[in-house]
Amino acid sequence: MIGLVLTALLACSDDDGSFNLQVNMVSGDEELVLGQNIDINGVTVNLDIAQFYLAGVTLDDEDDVISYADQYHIFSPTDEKNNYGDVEIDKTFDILKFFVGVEPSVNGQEEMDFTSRSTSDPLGPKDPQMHWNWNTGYKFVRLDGNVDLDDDGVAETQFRYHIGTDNLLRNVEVPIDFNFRDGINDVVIEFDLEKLFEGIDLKVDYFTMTGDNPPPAIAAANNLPNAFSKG
Ligand SMILES: [Ca+2]
Repeated sequence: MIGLVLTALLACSDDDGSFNLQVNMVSGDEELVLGQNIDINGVTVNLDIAQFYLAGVTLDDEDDVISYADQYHIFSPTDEKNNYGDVEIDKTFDILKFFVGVEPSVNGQEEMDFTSRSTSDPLGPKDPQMHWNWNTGYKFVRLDGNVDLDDDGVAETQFRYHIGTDNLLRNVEVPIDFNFRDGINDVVIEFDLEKLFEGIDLKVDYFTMTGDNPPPAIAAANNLPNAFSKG
């Protein structure tokens, strides 16, 4: 399936439009800034790491599909914009599709495949780490910091959401209704932590590495499709 949509991309590579995707991480109306307190559904959290794998990007409309399926990027508040290359211009694409995570064929790679990757490869070794080991695979979403459990305004207790494993890859569709033109096109979407943690009590479930505490990791992964919207 991936091979088929790639062909569509190659067929329209002789135009002058370039496509950037920007993901703004927010919590409701607040922009997420690393190292600063942020309110997530009434709980104060202070994150120093907030990043995730986004791949399988596809622009879709009724009669055309452009896919950037081979591109993986790690998005974070310090690396919120990535370029995907050429795009068909003078055309409106209704829907942006992608997934959060790493597809099973890559997530299940052998140790040598992983360690031979360059550190500049989004799927290569990272600091902070975006993988557990070659057996467990990649951390699809990584949020690290502290949470304020006693409501004194100081986040004092270690907060960790490391979401991964094949079963927790989630597909996302964002209506963008974006008209691509000559030059650089910035498609801006939001990733809302209040929606990611909807229905999760962050004063109870504030620590999961997925395998050690699956329920909150599953709950957050299930919220991923609703956590993204047009910026
Ligand atoms: Ca506190």
